[in-house]
Amino acid sequence: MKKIILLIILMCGIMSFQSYAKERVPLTHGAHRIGKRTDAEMQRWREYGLGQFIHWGVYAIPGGQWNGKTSTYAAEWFRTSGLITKDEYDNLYKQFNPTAFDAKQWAKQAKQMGAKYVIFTTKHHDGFCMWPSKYTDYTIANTPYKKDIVKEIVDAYDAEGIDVYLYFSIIDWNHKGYSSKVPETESEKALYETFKDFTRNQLLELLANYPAAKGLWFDGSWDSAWIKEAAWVDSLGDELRKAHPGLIIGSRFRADENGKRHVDTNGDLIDDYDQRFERNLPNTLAELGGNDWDCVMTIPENQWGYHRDWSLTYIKTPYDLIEMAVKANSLDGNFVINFGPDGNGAIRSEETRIAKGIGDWMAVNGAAVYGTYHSVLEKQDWGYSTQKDDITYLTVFNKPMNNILKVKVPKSKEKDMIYVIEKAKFVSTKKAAVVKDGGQDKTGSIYYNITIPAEIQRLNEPFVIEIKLKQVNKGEKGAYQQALT
Ligand code: FHN
Repeated sequence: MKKIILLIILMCGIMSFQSYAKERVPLTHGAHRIGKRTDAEMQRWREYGLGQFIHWGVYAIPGGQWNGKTSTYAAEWFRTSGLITKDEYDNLYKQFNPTAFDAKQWAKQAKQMGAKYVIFTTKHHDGFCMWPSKYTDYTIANTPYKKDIVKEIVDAYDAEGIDVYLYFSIIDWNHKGYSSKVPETESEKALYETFKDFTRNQLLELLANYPAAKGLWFDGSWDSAWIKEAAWVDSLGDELRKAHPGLIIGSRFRADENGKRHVDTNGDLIDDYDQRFERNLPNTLAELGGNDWDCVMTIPENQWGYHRDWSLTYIKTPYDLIEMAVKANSLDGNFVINFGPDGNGAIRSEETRIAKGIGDWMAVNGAAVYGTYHSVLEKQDWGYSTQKDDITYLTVFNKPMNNILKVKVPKSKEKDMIYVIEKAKFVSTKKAAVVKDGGQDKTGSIYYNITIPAEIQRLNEPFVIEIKLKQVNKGEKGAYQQALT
């Protein structure tokens, strides 16, 4: 009898595996790995927690305004604003001479903010190269400034221990072979081949010039022409990885052969981490499919490059951004805050103030962000929880009016065992917290009440409590009597 049951189970297993295998579409250019990368470079990426993005190029000169008119659209797209002619825009580089630019100062500020990595725009959609590329004249070498800005950035940030990622736009409005649409005629096709060669050359050039860079951050890869080149782009990816072992590339680089981007036809993540979270955050782990991911965020609503007028939209506060950073890390992601320096190379005072606010908080409470991941606790109204090894960090954004923080601990998966809070302390004061039983609800979930002392309650900022959970036998805690209703 036992044998028959075993046989039935085995057959069911084989059948369900077959139907699973049947549903998967065979792909040559889909995901080349299922699940996360496990090497040291990617582990380092995973632990960054907080990063800085910098959008800087010739668009910083007009800063969203031209001849007394203001564009409300993203300043780095100013060439398409209709307020400037293409010719005027394409000649702006002749005045690019950012005398206030001080890469070391930028890197110091990023370090103070707590950034562990920076993503720098080597070339945005306008095609202007911030490094002296030998494949075009439209570069920093032909400006009055002349010096290699990418090198200055890489050296300065590297010296501060901040890892550098090179942003590279596939869209290039300056290259004559660039096309958003799939080329049709023979001459269009030939021209597009020159663009592909150019793009490949520039990418290999960047990796050769800046070996300290840890990865390429691709953008502008949504054009149908680029999507159609799935096979070629895939082989270019191999070439880049070979040229630069350990290279990290996100999901914006290439599509699969069916034109699926970010995740392939089978739903598997393409390349090393999910790059879909731009100016928005996921809400649950379930949405993330177990993948690594980053979220890149602007300080105003949608300005990446320098815009002179920041009165146009809400400007996020340091605590808005800290909350997003903690939330991202509680869902296993990295959070990256964008800066848009002006045409002279100065970081605007508002950004400096915000960076300082974030940095001051991170200096005290960064343990809740760096190297952390989602915790065993479920999401609770007071804020977000993160975890590193056996320490859980509770970052409180909504202070309870009664000074008592109610924390729901998870249910143990082991029979007759429950979770208790063994130790708790406030990260900013390093003082132990008073923890009392907070009862149990009808589902059997157990709560603890943590008293918030006056010195923490009066702080005008989020605070972190570090707790250690322990599993004990139910009997050790004492019985909780449910009301009879
Ligand atoms: O069009 C760009 C935009 O200007 C900016 O660079 C952002 C940054 O992620 N990426 C593109 C929009 O997705």
